[in-house]
Amino acid sequence: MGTARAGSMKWSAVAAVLLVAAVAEGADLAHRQQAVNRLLYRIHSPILSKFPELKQLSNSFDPRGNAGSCKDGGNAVNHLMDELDAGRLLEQHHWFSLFNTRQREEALMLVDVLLNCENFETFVGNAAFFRERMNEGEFVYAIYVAVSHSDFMQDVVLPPLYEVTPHMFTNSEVLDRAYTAKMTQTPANSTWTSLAPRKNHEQRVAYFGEDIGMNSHHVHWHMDFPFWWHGDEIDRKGELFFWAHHQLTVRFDAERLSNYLPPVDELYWDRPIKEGFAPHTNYKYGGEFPTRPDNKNFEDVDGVARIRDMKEMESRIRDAIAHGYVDKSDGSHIDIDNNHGIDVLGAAIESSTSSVNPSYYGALHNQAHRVLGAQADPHGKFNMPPGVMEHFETATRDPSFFRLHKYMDNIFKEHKDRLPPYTAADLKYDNVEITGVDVDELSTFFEDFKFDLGNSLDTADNVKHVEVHALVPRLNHKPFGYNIHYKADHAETVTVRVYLTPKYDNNGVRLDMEEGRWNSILLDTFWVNVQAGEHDYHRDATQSNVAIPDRPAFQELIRLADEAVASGSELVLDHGHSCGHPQRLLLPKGNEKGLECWFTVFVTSGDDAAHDDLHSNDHGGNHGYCGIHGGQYPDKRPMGFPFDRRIPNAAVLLEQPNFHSHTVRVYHKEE
Ligand SMILES: [Cu+2]
Repeated sequence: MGTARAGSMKWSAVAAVLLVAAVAEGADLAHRQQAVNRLLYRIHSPILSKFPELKQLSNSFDPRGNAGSCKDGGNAVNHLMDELDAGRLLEQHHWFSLFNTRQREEALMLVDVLLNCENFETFVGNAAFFRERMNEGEFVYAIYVAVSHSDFMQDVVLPPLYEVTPHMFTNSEVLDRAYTAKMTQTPANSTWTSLAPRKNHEQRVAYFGEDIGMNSHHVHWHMDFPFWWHGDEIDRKGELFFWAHHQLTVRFDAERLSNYLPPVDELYWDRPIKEGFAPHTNYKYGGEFPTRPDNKNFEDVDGVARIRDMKEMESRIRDAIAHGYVDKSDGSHIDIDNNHGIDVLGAAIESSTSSVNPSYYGALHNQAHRVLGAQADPHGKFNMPPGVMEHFETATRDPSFFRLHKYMDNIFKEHKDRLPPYTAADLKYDNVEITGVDVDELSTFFEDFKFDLGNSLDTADNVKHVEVHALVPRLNHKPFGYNIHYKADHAETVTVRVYLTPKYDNNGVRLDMEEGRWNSILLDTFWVNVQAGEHDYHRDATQSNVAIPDRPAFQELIRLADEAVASGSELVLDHGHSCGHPQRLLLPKGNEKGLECWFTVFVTSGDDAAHDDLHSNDHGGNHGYCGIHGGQYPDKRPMGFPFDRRIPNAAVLLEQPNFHSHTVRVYHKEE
């Protein structure tokens, strides 16, 4: 890959999953990949004349005239054209936020157009046409969502968002230096050091909230599972909302632990927001992201929500939990004191279009993001653009993101804690006894990562290209794997879940299983065929179903697609379904003494699998946080099983031969 990763050659070899096979037939993917690359290239400038066909298409394509190639007979495209012709669409060179109702509606009009295209030609024609006429932020969002969900674009690899819209992933100092480089025509690597000063203890964990890979995971997750989704029902979407954010929350607490910080406290509507936040970041268009001072008291946000509305939503949800049922809008009840309850609650709290009663339960999560994002200018007195909390790309940088999610995570826990603990019968699996687990050394380090800032700069046909990159330190870990020794009675497919759970709190007090279980980090979940007798099974961290390698760099995707098109060869992009934490963030940062954790392997019957071929078929990629595109979530058990419910008596788990837990240490080495 073209991107340098100091000190991790082996890792980038693993990440370099792109292959170009010189097969003369079917250059289809190459053309589709090339079109997507070009549509997103230099997104803030008109299509460059070095792409003459695309430029021509943007002028000549007639969206209404091609309505016959739309599955909906052209409804979506005519609707969007009416808005365009009437001059109602958001201008170009303006900020875009998905949480802004009108802006979201416009972006979704384009999503609707693209997802209704019957073929690729209509897709790219419409995309080229609207690229030159719609707001850039709306356009990028629509392309990413449409490619993620379109049936004929599943094999296209979306370029890393941090290289398509770098403003949303870096800070103004880095971009200022990039401009200098362009103006002086001097190639540059702009080093990005976090700007939070050492006086601010949150600085110690800023590397996690600012991590571009983690932020990409967060944005992509919300594109795979949009809260506004009206298409076919997505299996366990509400539970996935809980689970993906729960894991972000516990991961952040683990980072704090190894940096000698207490866990995040939750957010309280009637107490000051303890940590302020200074983003040091500019929109490409629209000025600076607003800054919030420490200890800001919540204020109502004009046109969004009053604080008492927020409290009301919370108390209605807590009521539902206490009652054990939610109220539907027709007055009937849905019981939630069961495995399915978390799915209902997740949808209601977010809220998504799957919420059973949005007018009653509101949209606690989405509104809270907006309310927090607007605290610097709640009445619009200073015409400030949206805050970092109002974009999935930037939200986790603000410490209040984790306070908000801790607050919601505690609501989910309140529900889970009402459910009866698992019994021995729920946990038991007689066929397999785990006789031991050997884990390689677990060790983390920081490395420099380089990414391209070219897309952030204005350009035109007659301006010379200059290479400008950002250089950013990021967390990684040494490659590791583990060996599971087992004794099986008979051959069978089994379900394996692997967790890492911090053993002590930040005061060095040892946590018992009940105190620690909620902080468990899922390292992997997979299916494998065990053989009768005594055997070993080796699993490598890179195989994890919750983590993905780096996306190929934008320049690399461009090069591969262009070469394949030029030579007429087949383009094979084996990036898999790109949803999950970055592989390099699988382990929390360790420390010099070694962060002590429980390493747990839990094997249960293959009957937990929702599909019977999971041991041999990954169904298009990683499913831990993302499920299977268009299918059932692979693990039938609740997400987080068996640590999702109370464990009043740890012996119930420890006595199971199919459960194994031992202490490991995660070290951190400064290079
Ligand atoms: Cu989120």
